[in-house]
Amino acid sequence: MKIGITCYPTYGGSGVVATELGKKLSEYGFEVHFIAYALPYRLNILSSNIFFHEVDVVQYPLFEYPPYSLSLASKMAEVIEYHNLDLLHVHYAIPHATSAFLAKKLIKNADFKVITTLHGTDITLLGSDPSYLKITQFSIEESSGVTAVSEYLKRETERVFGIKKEIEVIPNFIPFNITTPINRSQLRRQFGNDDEFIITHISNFRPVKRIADVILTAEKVLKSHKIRVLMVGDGPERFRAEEQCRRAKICDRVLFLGKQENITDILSISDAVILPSGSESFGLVALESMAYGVPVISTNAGGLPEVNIDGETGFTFDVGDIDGFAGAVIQLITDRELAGRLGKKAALISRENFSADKIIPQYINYYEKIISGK
Ligand code: GMT
Repeated sequence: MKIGITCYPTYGGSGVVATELGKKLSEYGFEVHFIAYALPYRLNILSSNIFFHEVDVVQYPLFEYPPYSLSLASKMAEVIEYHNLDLLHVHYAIPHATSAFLAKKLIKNADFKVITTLHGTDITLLGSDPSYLKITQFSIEESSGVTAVSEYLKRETERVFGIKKEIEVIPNFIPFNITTPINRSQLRRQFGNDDEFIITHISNFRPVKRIADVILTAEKVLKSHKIRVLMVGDGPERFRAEEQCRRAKICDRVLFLGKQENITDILSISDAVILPSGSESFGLVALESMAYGVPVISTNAGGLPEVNIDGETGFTFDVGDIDGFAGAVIQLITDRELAGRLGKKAALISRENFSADKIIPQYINYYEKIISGK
């Protein structure tokens, strides 16, 4: 089978999932063609059946906003035709599902199959905005197949768009091999003494991630316990959060590391991960942490409880429940046996339910189902 994949190539869970999926599909022997405006940052392997096609967005003085969706549609049509693709799998509906619809019209092959995977904010934030609602609804309906990364996202899509089309839930998978750095102890000591608990937050620092709640939690815990907080990522809320730390005089305890490529090393030295998101379709970071046996303290928003199981792999609380988050951190610090038990279960559940070996065949079966039209 020859498969085209379109995704956002820079940072972001949807791009990571799409790229790792493509890499795995190539290992299964499929020919994979990535179509995007830049090389997906995780596409770092050489393989005779992985190809990258860059979308060239032409600038012109008339264009205040260059029409990327059109350039993408043209490139998709070109790759579908000249490489005889069997299927185009787009990740994140906006604008990829719309460009794919246009590409299908351009090649004049009504039978060509397009699969759209919904990732979250394409539905919950952007898709439901009046400026995108109708076109997103239309493009989802016009896709030959639609998948969502959680049961929650499937329900939300049906609710927001009134979509009747069958949506297949295929959850995200652990997007890396689990390895422990050889210098783990040394690495850990750079960030905290042996008796210091390391709590990590990883996100794109957008308002939906509620990073102010991480700082409020740290402030509360620091009143009685010595902890280090690693803030990994960057985005619009970073400056305000740094200000918050300066005001609370906890800058020496909360380190803003910025964007990092090596997430696995960071997870391997973390004692807990905190995700106070106001909305989250899945929470790939929660799964990544669990894979490393790190208990997760998160909200119960959206699809998070489908990944982080309260009392088994970590704890979940209502959005904004700072007392709950801080209490959970203290519980993990003071009851190391509990922390160990949660970590072990987190690792087990992540591997049993979300390993690539379990999830990739679900995509392959779905491709076959859509292509055969059954
Ligand atoms: O808007 C974002 O948070 C980024 C977006 C993305 O494209 O990576 O994240 C969404 O997709 C991830 C991968 O499926 C999910 O793990 C995230 O939960 C989801 N983000 C939200 O729902 C806020």
